[in-house]
Amino acid sequence: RDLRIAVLGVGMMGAFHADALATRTKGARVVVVNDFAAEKAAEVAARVGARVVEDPIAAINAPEVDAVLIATPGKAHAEQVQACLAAGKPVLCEKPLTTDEESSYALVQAEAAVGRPLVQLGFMRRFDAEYAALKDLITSGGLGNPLLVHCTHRNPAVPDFFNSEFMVRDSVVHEVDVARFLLDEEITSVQVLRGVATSSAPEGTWDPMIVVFETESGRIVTDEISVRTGVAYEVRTEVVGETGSAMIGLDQSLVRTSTDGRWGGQITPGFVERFGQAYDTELQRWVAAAKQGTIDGPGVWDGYAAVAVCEAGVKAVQTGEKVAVALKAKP
Ligand code: ISE
Repeated sequence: RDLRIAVLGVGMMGAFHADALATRTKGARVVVVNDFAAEKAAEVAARVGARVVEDPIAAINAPEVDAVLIATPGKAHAEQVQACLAAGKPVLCEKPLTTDEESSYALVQAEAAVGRPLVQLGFMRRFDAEYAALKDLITSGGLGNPLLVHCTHRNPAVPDFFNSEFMVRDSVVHEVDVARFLLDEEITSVQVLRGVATSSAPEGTWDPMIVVFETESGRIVTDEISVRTGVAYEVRTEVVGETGSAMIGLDQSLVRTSTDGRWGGQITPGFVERFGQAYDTELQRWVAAAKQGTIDGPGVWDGYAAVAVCEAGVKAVQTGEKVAVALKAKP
């Protein structure tokens, strides 16, 4: 039988997921749609053949709902994820898990009390074929001991409210998860180098920045975050090991063309194009797991760790200092 899903929040990401679940994902059906904007909810519900439930908690608890996808603003997540745990329903929650460390850790504890993994985080890069191959290469020992990770994360354009703190919470959070995923250890400190800003950045916003992470074993991870390049969506990661190095994201979706005596190609314009396959794989695997009452991917601890590192990152942006990350005990 199909997994019957409630989608909470149908802004850009939620609507994208609702459409993917309704059209491309096997064994899934969107039965309930919720959004604080009634018109938007009605529009998406009509498109995917679901009913609208106006209250998010009622949507989670609706008797016909087996599992929940949360794509509401971060501030709403704590209460909504808690309600999923209380109802014993598997949930796929878009980042961030919550907007502060305390409430994220409360969810870690709440899930531990339930006794089985129910909360999956939407860190879709883990499902990207290139990232998965890079992870396999490291795990199989193909690079020897990994020493360094260099990340590049560039967006073509963002709205003016996207300041340096926002860049950490919304963009760098992906490299936080990538580093933890690839190296299989926690991040222990964050430092942010704030150089010359592009003239397209608003006053007081450092764009680009270089973020430097240290891990438990002392490895170093660097991340260039630039969100106003005016070029395209470019995400690259290089791992330097003792016996070799490997890079992903170089030619993603690049069709090389030769015309008029010149060669060239196109780069993915945004994250939906760059990570389309990753989102599809993520949803398909989550649906299969949720049918068994569990998850298949980054979990509530990964969500908590990412929030904790990003909070340290925000302090690092504001002070220019190296800021330590202290995680609470893992249940
Ligand atoms: C956005 O929220 C994402 O998740 C994208 O992957 C990232 O590239 C972008 O910077 C974020 O704002």
